[in-house]
Amino acid sequence: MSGITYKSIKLIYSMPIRNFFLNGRRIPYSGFCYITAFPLSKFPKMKRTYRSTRITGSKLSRLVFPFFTLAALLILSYGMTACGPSDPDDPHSFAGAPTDPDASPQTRALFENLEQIRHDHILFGHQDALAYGVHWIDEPGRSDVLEVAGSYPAIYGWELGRLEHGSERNIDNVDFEQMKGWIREGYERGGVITLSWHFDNPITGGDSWDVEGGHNVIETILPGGVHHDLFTTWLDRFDDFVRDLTAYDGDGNEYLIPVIFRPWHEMNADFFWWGDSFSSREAYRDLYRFTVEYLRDEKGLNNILWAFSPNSLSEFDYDTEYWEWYPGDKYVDILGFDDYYTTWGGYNHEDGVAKMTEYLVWLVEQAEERGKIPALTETGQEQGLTDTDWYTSQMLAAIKGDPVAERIAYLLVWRNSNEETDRQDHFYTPYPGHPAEYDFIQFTEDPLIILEDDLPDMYTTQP
Ligand code: BMA
Repeated sequence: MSGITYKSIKLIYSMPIRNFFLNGRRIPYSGFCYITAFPLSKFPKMKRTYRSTRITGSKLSRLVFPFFTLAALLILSYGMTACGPSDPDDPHSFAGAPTDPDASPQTRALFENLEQIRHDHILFGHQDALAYGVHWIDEPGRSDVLEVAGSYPAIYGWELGRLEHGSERNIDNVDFEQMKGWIREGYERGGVITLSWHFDNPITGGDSWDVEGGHNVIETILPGGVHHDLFTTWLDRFDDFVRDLTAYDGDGNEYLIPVIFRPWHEMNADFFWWGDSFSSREAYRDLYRFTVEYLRDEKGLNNILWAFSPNSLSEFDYDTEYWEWYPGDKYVDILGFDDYYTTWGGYNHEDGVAKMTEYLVWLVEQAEERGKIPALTETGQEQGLTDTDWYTSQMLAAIKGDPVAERIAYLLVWRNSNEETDRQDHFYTPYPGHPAEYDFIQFTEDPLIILEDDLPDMYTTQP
């Protein structure tokens, strides 16, 4: 069994095998490939990993154990040729590992650890957590999550809107140099970083929500488009920004902090200029792919996990349409969606919590089929947490509605806008004194949910 650990083999007992993971890399199947009667009782750790898979043993399986074990090992040692080798030209053939074959060791470890931890826990994230809260701005060490729940969040979301112009401050008035400091700080404590970007409209100069600039804005920034050169300067600024996010390993070598980058989000809606009504889905896919190829392949940024996140699955026929925007498995590491309304009465569902469970189950199943990491990339209760038990009776209830839904790797709630200088009632975690405080503590104390204090080392590959 050398080189093969319990983590590196995924198998479903007496079922057709769809995905093998061999040393972190998915070996996709073609046709039907069986390993039957594998006695999982001999591999207790494997059993733990598959706690939600129905596994039963039989007398027969014990009798035929040596034969089938040998067969299984033979298949593995032949590099899964019996199941069909991975094809580099097939956009659906790379999975179970970061899409970037040259991902840095820390980035690869982040992918693997998210993949592993999601079987037991969900990381809780908060946007702009260290920059400001409802009642404070830029005060070192502060975070509304910390002050209510006793730990910083496990995931830190940061927004790059206005970076495209070389501005000093982002769309929400956060200083970019300070943001870099907060990113390094969160990372040093063991947290996970994710970046979003509300790009301004390249035609009108208006913001992301400026859809007046006409249709086909995406086409203007693709190669050959009139604003393509402008667009590459935006991506160059991203490259500069990310290259400043460095840390040092034990030997004193400087390396880039891994980040989950989630560009071009909520594209199925109509409120951003890259949204559904304004360009073709094909153009959208090209845009996402170009963004990856430019930053990963041309600029050589090997510290990025790529996240894909349409808006609420309540808004479209997701089972088919989700994939119409999807750029392909070669471009996406984290499969997600954003959802602010489904749980608490939006979209006229009879039971919004049950709907959310259904969506999370779908997401997890899709991600597992492709060897991707499922995540609820943005969520929260709008209008200032008016449902004071939203965290437990809606969000957690939806997650716990099905053991499959529990296998999302993380969820991130949006920012706690400062009530004096920014928007009012635009916050997604309680602050000290808010009536949802107790409920939020209950939520974060659930063994499923983890904050930064409970994170394992996310940046070292586990043996
Ligand atoms: C939106 C709102 C805006 C903000 C933007 C980028 O959802 O929070 O106020 O400017 O995200 O952070």
